[in-house]
Amino acid sequence: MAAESPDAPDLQRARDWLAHAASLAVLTGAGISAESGVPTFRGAGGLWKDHKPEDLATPEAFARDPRLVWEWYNSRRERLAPAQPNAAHRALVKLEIRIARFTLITQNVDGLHDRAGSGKTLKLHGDIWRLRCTVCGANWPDRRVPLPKLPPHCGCGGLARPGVVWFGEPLPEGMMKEAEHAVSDAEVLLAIGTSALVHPAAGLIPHAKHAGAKVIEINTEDTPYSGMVDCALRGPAGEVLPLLV
Ligand code: BV8
Ligand code: ZN
Repeated sequence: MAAESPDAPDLQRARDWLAHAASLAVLTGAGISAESGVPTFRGAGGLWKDHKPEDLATPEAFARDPRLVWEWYNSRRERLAPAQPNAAHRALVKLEIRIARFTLITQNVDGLHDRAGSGKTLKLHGDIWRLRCTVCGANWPDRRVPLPKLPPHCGCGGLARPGVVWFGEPLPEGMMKEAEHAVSDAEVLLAIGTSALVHPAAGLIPHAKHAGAKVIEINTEDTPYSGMVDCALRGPAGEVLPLLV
């Protein structure tokens, strides 16, 4: 059973590593947005009208029923619209100001790091607030909730899709290379609120370890990599991360 809160010596070790790190990489997952009221992918309540996210977040599901997939994204956007960044998102902005070589890598598509004021963010799985045309490839921001018409279309008349990466789709060109470079260069990797099940993103954790970084995991539960990290802090990111900054 995961502890409710991390013990003091672990917190102190993590605090010291962060205080002396000249370069820091951060990998975040849905868990960092949980305290902003955003349901995680695999946690309780992860279902939507008895559909599993993994079944809807695929090109096949979109080809089969673009309207159903768009109803899911539209309802997620509606739920996200009032969501505010939490203390964990804000603590990362403080670290970015303090540590010269800082790279934020996220699997989240919710845009809460942007709203917290984080600078350049590697959005490995895209952005729910952007649309992409399936015909002409145009890619644009659209924050309207709800969208006036489902499924939305591009100015060229083509069917628009959410600007996210679905299962079975490659990550944005060159982004994993950039993330791996940042992780190899980092003295510390902070892995926050990710179940570390989705690849290639999750592979950044062993990648950091093999490159010699200290790896700190902040999660309410164990993950497949909990055994290899240097410090596993058990507790909600919104409470634990501010204790380190
Ligand atoms: C690709 C965007 C190849 C869409 C998402 C078998 C083995 C290994 C890999 C595979 C396999 N079969 C298939 C694959 C590949 C597949 C994959 O990894 N599948 C998994 C499920 C096995 N990966 C892909 O398909 C990727 N593409 O491989 O392409 C390729 C290459 C070239 C050419 C063609 C193809 C693409 C993956 C991207 C999928 N898109 N999202 C959308 O969001 O709608 S993934 C989705 O899962 C989200 O992005 C989410 O962020 C991500 C990962 O989940 P987490 O963020 O970790 O969230 P989760 O709910 O799982 O966990 C939350 C965690 O937080 C938990 O640990 C919980 O304990 C913790 N927590 C909860 N509350 C808190 C907390 N922690 C702290 N504080 C709290 N308060
Ligand atoms: Zn178009």
